[in-house]
Amino acid sequence: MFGNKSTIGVFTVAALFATSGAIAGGQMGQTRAQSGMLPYLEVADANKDNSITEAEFSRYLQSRFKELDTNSDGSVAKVELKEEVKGADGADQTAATFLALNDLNRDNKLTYDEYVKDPMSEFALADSNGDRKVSMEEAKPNKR
Ligand SMILES: [Ca+2]
Ligand SMILES: [Ca+2]
Ligand SMILES: [Ca+2]
Repeated sequence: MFGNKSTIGVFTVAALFATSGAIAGGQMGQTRAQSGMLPYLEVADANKDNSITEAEFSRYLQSRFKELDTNSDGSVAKVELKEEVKGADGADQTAATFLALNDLNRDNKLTYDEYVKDPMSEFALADSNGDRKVSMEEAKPNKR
């Protein structure tokens, strides 16, 4: 069920989404170990109740997308992704892989819909009791 694509997707998503260069640069191994929804739980849980609702998650993704879209043209190009992960090991490759995995229509940039598709399916997978919230317990990567 979780093939190679999914593993790479989670890894690059963690590196690119979680907070910033702090995670992308220098803590790659740790980020990989903590994949799943845990990186999001720290940053997207707006009311700090140790769970993320769909609404919180989507608000968080919207603000991240705006940050990534540095020229505010409504899409995130490879150069904008590279800017986000620069300084990290294999930054170029990370940006290229992330783009390749998420750029569904292959126009070399990510629209908001393309950008959120992967994390939103992660969210749905992690929400094992189907209450449209991901709790701390559900976010742990090894629960499956
Ligand atoms: Ca842009
Ligand atoms: Ca695209
Ligand atoms: Ca849940």
